[in-house]
Amino acid sequence: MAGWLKNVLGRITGSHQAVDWEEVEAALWQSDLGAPTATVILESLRSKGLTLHSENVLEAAREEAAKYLPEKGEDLSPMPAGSEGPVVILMVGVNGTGKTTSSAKLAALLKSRGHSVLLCAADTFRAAAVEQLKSWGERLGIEVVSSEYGADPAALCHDALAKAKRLKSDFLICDTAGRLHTKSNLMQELAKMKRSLGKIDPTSPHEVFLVTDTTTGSNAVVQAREFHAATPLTGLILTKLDGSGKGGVAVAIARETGITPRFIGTGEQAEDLALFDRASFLERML
Ligand SMILES: Nc1nc2c(ncn2[C@@H]2O[C@H](COP(=O)(O)OP(=O)(O)OP(=O)(O)O)[C@@H](O)[C@H]2O)c(=O)[nH]1
Ligand SMILES: [Mg+2]
Repeated sequence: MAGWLKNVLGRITGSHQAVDWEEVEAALWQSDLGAPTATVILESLRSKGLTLHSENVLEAAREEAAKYLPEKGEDLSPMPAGSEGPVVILMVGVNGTGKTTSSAKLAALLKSRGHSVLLCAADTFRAAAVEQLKSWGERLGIEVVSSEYGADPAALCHDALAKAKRLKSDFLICDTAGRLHTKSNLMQELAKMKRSLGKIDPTSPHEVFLVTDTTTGSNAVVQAREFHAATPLTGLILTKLDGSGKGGVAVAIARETGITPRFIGTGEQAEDLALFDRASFLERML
């Protein structure tokens, strides 16, 4: 048996034992769902109390959480024939969540499907960040558009999109600097990047992914709200699901903001990225 709740249930003897609600509550807390979402799920389970037994409460808890999540993450696809590309993806999030690594992973995935991809090192805030993306680019054989340290990231995104159009790239992935959602000047910088891309293609960016570290706490709901306000998000990339995090934060974000997972990151290598899959995600979460 894997998962905390399963372990708890495993300790309860007899197949028709009544549910130990304290233990269920503790399991929901351990899943990183955060208080509001854990409470909603718990209340819903309690309302079914008469029909629940220790052996089906786990399934019932998963079913409650599943209501907020898509069965599969929506995949990326190139522009339909007749529309001009590239599909522009903006990667945003707080510091250290895995934006640069996920940018490289996505680029690798798209390249493996035969698409042409351009990467843009729009984290000009940290000198090492440009080098980090360039080194991924070299390993993957994908061109990286960059500028000098301290350059305006909005201008760089603009130039990268112009270049991607010239090259007729299918995708442009812009890696941005980590920023705290509480710093309004940095959040405005994101909105400026969006406007500056929009000057070339008013429909861009087509995707804005909030890269969310599943090993950090439920503060991610507040982050999601603030990032969504600055540049409307089109999905989540849940990183470090190979670590200790249970990922419940994704359920909380989905329930409270409607923004749902698209991809998951399960390691530090280029191939450690997969489309979100609800069943396996929930199996791991609870
Ligand atoms: N185990 C694991 N590590 C990851 C994953 N994604 C990223 N990392 C690691 O997390 C660390 C931070 O990743 P970055 O991609 O540099 O994060 P970032 O969001 O670009 O960081 P800043 O640009 O500083 O905000 C690196 O050591 C990555 O190798 C993942 O899915 N699993
Ligand atoms: Mg980075």
